[in-house]
Amino acid sequence: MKVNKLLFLTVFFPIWCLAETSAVRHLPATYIPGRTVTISIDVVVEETSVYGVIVKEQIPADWTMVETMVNPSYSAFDPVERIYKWLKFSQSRVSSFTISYALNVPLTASGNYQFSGQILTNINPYGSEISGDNTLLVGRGDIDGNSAVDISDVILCLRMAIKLDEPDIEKADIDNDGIVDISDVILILRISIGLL
Ligand SMILES: [Ca+2]
Ligand SMILES: [Ca+2]
Repeated sequence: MKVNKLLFLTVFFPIWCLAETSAVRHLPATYIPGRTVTISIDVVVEETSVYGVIVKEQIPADWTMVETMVNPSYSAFDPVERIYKWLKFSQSRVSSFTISYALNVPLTASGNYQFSGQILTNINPYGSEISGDNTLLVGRGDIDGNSAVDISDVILCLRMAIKLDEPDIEKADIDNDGIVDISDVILILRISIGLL
């Protein structure tokens, strides 16, 4: 009997505690101003008595939703709070699903952006935080820091590659091999003309 209780407490009780609906966000590693980023949120429904799920996600100021690909029952945007809400409900039980959405990044975007959101269910109406990725870093290639990757950056990278300027590894080493050379110039050129 004691062994059974111990087994319950050490094995089944933690599993029961963990068995709640959760959401995990996936962000791309970086963004480029003026482009779109695609973000997904995996909603894992563990309980059998979940018939309503609300996912709330705060969108950075001036970023706009260009598309959201999901089959929720309903979605809405609160422009004051800048919160996008997806609602999924079912008469029997909601099963796990993935929300995917794309945001247009304004040309004025700079620095890193934090994402935050909550998931609420009929069992957990106060909600819990969406876990997973929450920081979106500014993309490499914007060497002069004007929030766009354009021909000026290509020229600056070229100057570094031919050793006219000191290499700026953090901004100009696009392929991440520790040096700034002609490969990075070509990559920045491709980004600047929209091929990457
Ligand atoms: Ca630039
Ligand atoms: Ca490189």
